[in-house]
Amino acid sequence: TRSLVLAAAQLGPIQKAEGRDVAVGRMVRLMEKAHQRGAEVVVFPELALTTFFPRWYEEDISQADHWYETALPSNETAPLFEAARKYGIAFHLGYAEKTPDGHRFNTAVFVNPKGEVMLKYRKVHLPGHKDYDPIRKVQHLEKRYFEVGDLGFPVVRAPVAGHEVNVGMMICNDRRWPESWRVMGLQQVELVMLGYNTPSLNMDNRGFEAHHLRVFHSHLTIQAGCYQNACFAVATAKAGTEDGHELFGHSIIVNPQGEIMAQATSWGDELIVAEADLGMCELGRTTIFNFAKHRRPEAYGRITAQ
Ligand code: CDT
Repeated sequence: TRSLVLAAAQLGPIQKAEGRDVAVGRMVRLMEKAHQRGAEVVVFPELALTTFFPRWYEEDISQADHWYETALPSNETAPLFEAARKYGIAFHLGYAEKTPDGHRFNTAVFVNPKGEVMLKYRKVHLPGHKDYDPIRKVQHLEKRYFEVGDLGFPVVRAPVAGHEVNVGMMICNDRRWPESWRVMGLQQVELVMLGYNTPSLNMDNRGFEAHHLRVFHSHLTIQAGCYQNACFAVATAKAGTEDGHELFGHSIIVNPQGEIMAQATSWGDELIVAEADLGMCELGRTTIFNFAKHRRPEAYGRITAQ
């Protein structure tokens, strides 16, 4: 069997005043725990190195530069790469990327134990708004701080823990869009890694989205995405209260039947682990979701029309 031990390394809150050293120290401890529990892949959240800074407005974007990484590894992130090497663990890391020519993306990388980047993804579905919104109590300025990702939804066949695995990534809001999943499903993705920072309160709910539906919607989309595309997912939250603003946590690992195999129960740093038999992806893809046999793209034209 092609078996892989997966871990979601949920992070508790990172306060605005806390530096990367604090986050990285906590992440290294989670890697240590992952090693003790036999994990071969560890998935950290979206924007894992800092607080969820798009809630804070900066008039002049250059004043926000300190939230972005210009190189990986850097002095501050090197301990993560060292831990991966020491324990033989591949990891997924979400971070804010500023490129040498000044482009800004909400990015994730999948790194092998040698420290080589096997896959990079830049977030496509950026929620929120670009300008300061005086009506909102909390800002969600992803459209200010990031450009729309320019890499599509790539899937690569990567060597992971002795197996060749089709891996792909999405970031946070992407999980709510069936297109993100299907574009990867069409590339026979077996493992989707995703990180998220999702506020417990939706500032735009207009009285129609009850508080208790927030976690339901997150799980609903991830479980449906896995089932409909016959893949596993590791979905890792940043959780808890950052400077008074609550993120709901509830990280999960899901199998191709859409079942939750493991779920975080705290709002802090927490490692959850599940063993994935990648052979399980075969059932869906050879029967009900055999795309070659049953998909009808000729009826789907509207999906890609502008
Ligand atoms: N980080 C992120 O994408 N969060 C969004 C919240 C959207 S509220 C403007 C999410 O979809 O979870």
